[in-house]
Amino acid sequence: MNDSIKKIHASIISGDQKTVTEQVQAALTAGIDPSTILNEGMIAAMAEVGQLFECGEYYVPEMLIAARAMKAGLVLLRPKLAAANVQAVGKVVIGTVQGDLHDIGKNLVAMMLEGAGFEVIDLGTDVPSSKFVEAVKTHQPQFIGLSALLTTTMPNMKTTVDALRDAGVRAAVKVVIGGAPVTERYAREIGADIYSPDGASAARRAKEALGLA
Ligand code: B1M
Repeated sequence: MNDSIKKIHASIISGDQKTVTEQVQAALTAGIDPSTILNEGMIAAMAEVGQLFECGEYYVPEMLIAARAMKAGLVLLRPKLAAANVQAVGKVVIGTVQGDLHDIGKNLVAMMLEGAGFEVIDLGTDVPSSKFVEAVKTHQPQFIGLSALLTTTMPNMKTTVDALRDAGVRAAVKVVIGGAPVTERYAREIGADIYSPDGASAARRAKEALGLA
């Protein structure tokens, strides 16, 4: 890990939003690859924040402050990760399922999808299944993306798949699911079409499903 990545990593863990912004800008100016900044500096730091929470060293406020610092860095990375002026190859409605407020991963996936040329309609966090159904009817996307970070909210992915089926729109969309506790096996169990462990693979698999990759 080079020095600027180390500083970004440390500043996210300590929740120092101002330093993260400065360091991400400096790293971009120095020509460091945005995906290296993201993966080695920022995502790795959030994983460590999770471990600190798990072992009782961090509490919710520290997690929140680290998340804010990460979001500040993402503001600068966003234009680099999502190429501008790309003709939309398809449409995705995305959201974090009901009961779940985690949105950093979902936002990253949305950015990677935008970068791959998809139009993304982001419903935000804590999205009830009825809102996903309504969005499918309104926007007629090819894909619906569901994110969950909590084992307690994962069942709401199934609730959403079931609601799409009950509303008669299940066949019209492919359901893509992901999030730290989600697995390929769970995707199969609940009848989702695509499991994806990260934003890059979500974009690649969505393009593959359209026969574009
Ligand atoms: Co929370 N939290 N949190 N949290 N939080 C976790 C998830 C946890 C694992 C921490 C831990 O114990 N180690 C744990 C869940 C345990 C479990 O369910 N088994 C946990 C808990 C318990 C909680 C609370 C219940 C704590 C409490 O109140 N006692 C509470 C729940 C609130 C709620 O949602 N109702 C809570 C609250 C919060 C904050 C609000 C403080 C904050 C979120 C801020 C925000 O997002 N705006 C927060 C944070 C920051 C975390 C950790 C530390 C970091 C999450 C993150 O942003 N990671 C997290 C620990 C961890 O994950 N290691 C933790 C970085 C992000 C880039 O990764 O989100 O995994 P991730 O996204 C990845 C992939 O998962 C994937 O691609 C992304 C990019 O690579 N992906 C998809 C995600 N969605 C996808 C969708 C796709 C495809 C791929 O297709 C559509």
